[in-house]
Amino acid sequence: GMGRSRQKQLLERLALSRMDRRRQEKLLEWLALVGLGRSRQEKLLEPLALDGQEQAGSHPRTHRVLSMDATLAPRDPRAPGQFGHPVAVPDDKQEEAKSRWKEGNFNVYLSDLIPVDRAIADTRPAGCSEQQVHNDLPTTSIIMCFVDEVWSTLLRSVHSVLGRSPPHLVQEIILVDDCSTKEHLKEQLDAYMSRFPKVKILRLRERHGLIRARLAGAEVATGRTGAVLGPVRTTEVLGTPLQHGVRPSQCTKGKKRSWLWLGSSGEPRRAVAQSAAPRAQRELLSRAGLEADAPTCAAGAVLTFLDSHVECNVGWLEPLLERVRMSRNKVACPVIEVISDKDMSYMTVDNFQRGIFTWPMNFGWRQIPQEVIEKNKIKETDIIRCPVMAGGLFSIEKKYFSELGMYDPGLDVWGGENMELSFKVWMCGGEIEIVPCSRVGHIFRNDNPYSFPKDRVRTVERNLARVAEVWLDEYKELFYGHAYHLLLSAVDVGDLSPQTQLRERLRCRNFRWYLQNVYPDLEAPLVKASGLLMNVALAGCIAVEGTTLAFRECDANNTNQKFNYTWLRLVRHGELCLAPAGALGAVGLHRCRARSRSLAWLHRSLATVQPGLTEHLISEHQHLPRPACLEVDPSRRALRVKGCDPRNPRQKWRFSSYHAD
Ligand code: UD2
Ligand code: MN
Repeated sequence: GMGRSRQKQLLERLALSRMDRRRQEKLLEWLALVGLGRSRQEKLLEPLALDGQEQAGSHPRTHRVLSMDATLAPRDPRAPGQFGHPVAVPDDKQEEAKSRWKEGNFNVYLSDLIPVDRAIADTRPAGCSEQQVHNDLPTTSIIMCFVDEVWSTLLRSVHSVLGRSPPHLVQEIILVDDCSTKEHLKEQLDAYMSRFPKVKILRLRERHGLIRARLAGAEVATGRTGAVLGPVRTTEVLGTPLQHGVRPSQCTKGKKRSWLWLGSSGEPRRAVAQSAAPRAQRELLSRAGLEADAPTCAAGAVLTFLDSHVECNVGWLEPLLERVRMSRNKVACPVIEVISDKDMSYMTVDNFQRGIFTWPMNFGWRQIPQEVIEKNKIKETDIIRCPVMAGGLFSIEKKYFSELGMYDPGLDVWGGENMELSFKVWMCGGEIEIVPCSRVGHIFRNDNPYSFPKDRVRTVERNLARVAEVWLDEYKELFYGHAYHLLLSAVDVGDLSPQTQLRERLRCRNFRWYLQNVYPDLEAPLVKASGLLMNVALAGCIAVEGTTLAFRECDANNTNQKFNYTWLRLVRHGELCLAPAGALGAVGLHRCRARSRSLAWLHRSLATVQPGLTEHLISEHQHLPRPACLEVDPSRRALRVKGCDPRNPRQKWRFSSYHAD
């Protein structure tokens, strides 16, 4: 515990920092709780006191990131796994360890062996501990969903939050039990957590899956709206002092927000009642080479989502909340580090990673190229804007999340929700960021350790198809082109109208904008090939003549010879598509339809020696006894389909240009 006079002394220091009373008290409670030594306590509070002295005036106050870490003096420094070191399974325990693996699809035996409150190395890049954050950060509810999580791992996740987060910023920790079946996750968990008043357990009576479980958690979150902001900051823009401030209450009326610009003493100067104001303001700042580092709209309570097998590192929370405070439509993600599934060691990851996706919407990481880093002098601590988030770990303002319609509740169990939220955020005016000074370890597993209520693959595919249908516009063809079986199997994606209405209501930008502005390095040609469709051996091209087809001399200027080969495998001329016309091998033009086996042509080589060359056009029209190839008929004027023959030059076709292979 702490002596009375000591408490008073600390309170005085805190008072200097003008942190509000409630927060001061919480901070002191924490210090008392974790029983840090005197010098350590002083070190922690130093940034606060400093701030109080140095930054008088009307500026919002800041302090250095608090390095809260209850594990600085671990109870048992020699315990296995301490400091995030790897642990080996003793020889005589190999069998046991092996048999317990499937409880969580990682080394559960070792997890049980290492302390639930182990210390880990502070892996933040140099400079993070000196960064300043505001005293009036919004508070956050932490939401952790789990289904049949391993006991020690779940506990370690919760302890890492409790031990490494400034207590005044954590409103509550909501554990959402997605209908686990393991006994220990019931009364035993209640009993264990009852000593932590901030930990609440929400039990779902049926299995909802991660996505709806998170929604349930968000529903019960009680976070207060942050402090009302006065005049927020004075920024020099092109030599003109620009005073701006906003009232949070006025940020919340849907899309049409009223902005109140305040004079330096806080009096309203000019009311701007349109949504364009924040963007204009941001643009003004960015033209001046500044980031809009003043809140463009005061952030209220925040939700922070975490998986149930994580370890939050030192100083992880404040940098996330700082971003949300700066702008309530920033979604802030920590760097996700790796807790080894085999030896439970805590491993750092390469810097400069962006969250990206490849077709058909597979999440991945991509390193910023070295020359880009050098040219732009990007530092390890710089914020990284990401096309998509990994999904599990992020902070988002509660009200903003709800304005965005949270997650599409039609998404089932697991998967694709990270894509949905990422597209929605970017296209509807927000940003997804990785904050390098915030680091959280996560156990990556090769397989889900729980069962899916329905087929796993189908569940994820259906989710992704929903996302594609709502957000991808014409680019959804790329998705289906890379997951072609989905197109023909006609997955029932369910009712999409609430989602498309939401997109309308929020007046979101289109996917083309997203590709151009957020993810320009994604290869996303709308068609696979285009131009003339040529038979090289016969030096002729396919031409549309009225409603029929003919084989003619090639003419690059003739629009009647222009075709597109689409991701949906259509050979398209405007609204008309090339297709076999019946059982006798004739070929004609038909009105195009997206999902159609009879209009589709597989364009590839039949020769096994040169598999890269696309040359045949193979139809699987249901009227044909077997797949057949497009060929020039012996008259050399007309076209037909005939049994495929890799050596027949009359069956070999090339478009003038290929945009993707
Ligand atoms: C990633 C994300 C994860 C989620 C997922 C689906 C990270 C580190 N992880 O896969 O958060 O976005 O992609 O797109 O970014 N859970 C339930 N009910 C279920 C299934 C899972 O509560 O029906 C819990 C589970 O216990 C875990 C969390 O949801 O705490 C995420 O599931 P995961 O760890 O299996 O997902 P992960 O990390 O493979
Ligand atoms: Mn996970």
